[in-house]
Amino acid sequence: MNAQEVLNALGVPAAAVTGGSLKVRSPIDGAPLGAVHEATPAQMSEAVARAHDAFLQWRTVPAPKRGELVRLFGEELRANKAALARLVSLEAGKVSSEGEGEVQEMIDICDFAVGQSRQLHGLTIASERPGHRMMEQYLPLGVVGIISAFNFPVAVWAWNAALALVAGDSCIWKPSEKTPLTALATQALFEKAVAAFVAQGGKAPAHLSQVLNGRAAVGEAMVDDHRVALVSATGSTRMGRAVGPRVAARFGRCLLELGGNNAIIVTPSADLDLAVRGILFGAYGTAGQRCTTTRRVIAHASIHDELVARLDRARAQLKIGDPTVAGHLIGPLIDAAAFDAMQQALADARVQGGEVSGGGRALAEQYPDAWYAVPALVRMPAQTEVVKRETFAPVLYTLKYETLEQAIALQNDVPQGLSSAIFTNDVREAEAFMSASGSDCGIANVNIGTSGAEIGGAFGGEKETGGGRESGSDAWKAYMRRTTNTVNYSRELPLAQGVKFDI
Ligand code: UN1
Repeated sequence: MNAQEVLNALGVPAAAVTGGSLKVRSPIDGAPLGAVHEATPAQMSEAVARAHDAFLQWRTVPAPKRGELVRLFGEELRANKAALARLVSLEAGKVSSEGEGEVQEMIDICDFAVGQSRQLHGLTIASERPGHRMMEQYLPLGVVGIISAFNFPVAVWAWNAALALVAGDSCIWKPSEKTPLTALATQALFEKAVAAFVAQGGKAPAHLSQVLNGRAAVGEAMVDDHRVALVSATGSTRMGRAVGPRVAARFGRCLLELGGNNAIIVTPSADLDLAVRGILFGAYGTAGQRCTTTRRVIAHASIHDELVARLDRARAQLKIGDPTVAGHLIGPLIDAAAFDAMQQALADARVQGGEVSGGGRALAEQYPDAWYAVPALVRMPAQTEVVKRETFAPVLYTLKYETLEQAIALQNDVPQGLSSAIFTNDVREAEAFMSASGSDCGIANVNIGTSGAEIGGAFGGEKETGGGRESGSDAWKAYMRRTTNTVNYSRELPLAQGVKFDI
């Protein structure tokens, strides 16, 4: 099926993807996929007003009923998994199994959110005063603005939207300008779920979730609007630096999921077969375009050369090509700018003493308007400037260490703090890596790579990664406001801390 057929099958009207000013091209071959209409900042403001009205109604619907809507949305995703996954591949260039994995991640978070809708628990707390009771409640927060990136064009929105909807919030989505079609398709499936919910007697206000396509100005209008209670933004650290202070200036809430520069430490006791497989997927899966991509290997001197030689051999065998064709593991980069950034990083690495394998353009004759890259492996003499910056491409830097303390110090000595991993069969090393003096990242894994997290855990990281946590565990709390309630059921009015104020 071509993009038009897939869009039809998913319920996106042709008028929504033709005649607009936002031109969409497939990174697979550069072919035009559509021309989407861009919203204006004024339209964003109107959308926020509608979302706020929707919130005022939705917050009164019991949470388990809100969960029922998300359950129905998960059913739509199940029924349309193949079509939506194909659109992800066509628009974002992901290989088919990763496109399917992305939709599966949406289904998983829907299931999680449905369960959570019956568990939006607060605490009861012992009061120091007689005849008093304390408790806390989690209540709906408001309008949630979601800014998503091209590399997970639909799953990361779903992490946010599924939890926000069960929390009693309404959502506005500003997708990446590189992937508006998957957003429109997801919205169409959501509308189907709303219709099914209403058909079975559910009360869902209009405009519970809206998608507004456009460039930075549309996102900025959302970020600056005081009626948007939470802005959840996924993307580059540069974008986060622009969004964070603007939301803070109006005392809004922000959830930032920004850049990563993720390392895998490989120790002398590691199972090298496992390590090679984990590193290959981490570094080169999704053509190196995940925020969790493995960008650094820090290997013990005793095994470094063997490990790196094996990685380099395996790297050279990875099949590059049309991501919708079975057997291809490396699809295209998203655009020419991504390829240029990769080439710049490799040039800088050479100047900084790196020895580069691979890294050039692939399939240029077959696809003159697309940007396939040969995955690169760069043996670095030290953790220089280029290694510390995030290049969103399949570039893996390798470094040597002598002591675990050194390895952990190298792992932590970058501005980003998203994901990390150690391959070891030594329990002391594994525990040290996960301890307070170990990895400083939000994710620290043992004997698996840095990417491909399940939705059940909280996802996010420290330092320039932005500090937000999305997806599983108690990340739902970010989408609600907590109230503390003290109730006096006595006939006295004792003040806390023994304070007296009697006339
Ligand atoms: C991202 O790249 O922004 O852990 C998210 C992973 C995926 C999510 C990545 N589940 O790699």
